[in-house]
Amino acid sequence: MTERTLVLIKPDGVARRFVGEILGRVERKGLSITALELKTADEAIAATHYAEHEGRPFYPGLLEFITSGPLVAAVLEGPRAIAAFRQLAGGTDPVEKAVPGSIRADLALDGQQNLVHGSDSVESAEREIALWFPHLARG
Ligand code: RTP
Ligand code: MG
Repeated sequence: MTERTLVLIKPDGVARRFVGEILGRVERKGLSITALELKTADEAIAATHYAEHEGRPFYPGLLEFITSGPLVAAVLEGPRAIAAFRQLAGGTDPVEKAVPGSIRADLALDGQQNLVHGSDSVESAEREIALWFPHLARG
């Protein structure tokens, strides 16, 4: 069944000029890019995007990081797109969790500046797509 997922190439990924590298991996995997935009997140969109982490010790630093410069927001589509992109990304910690061959394991070291975000469920994906691309919201 085809699925949609919301992906961010975080500000570290844009600053390190990995947009092409990361989108290349997405395309080689076979996922379709159905929306793509370079933008700088303001506090409001960042806080809503990461609302589930409010109250955690890393939350203020996470908002500061995500709003620190331009990022790329994208909607990807394909069979099992949510899990497929999470597999491409690798686990949250690029050293302890991400497996070699994944974006985070291959290209990142830091547990916060880990290059990409991908929705973790159908519900998150629909919420995040509505947030970043309101014209693509469903239901
Ligand atoms: P994401 O939401 O960005 O796709 O990453 P994720 O699902 O792999 O990880 P999640 O637990 O949702 O955490 C969101 C982002 O917060 C930063 N983080 N820092 N202990 C820490 O310092 C810490 N833990 C998480 C990372 O940027 C992580 O991707
Ligand atoms: Mg997450």
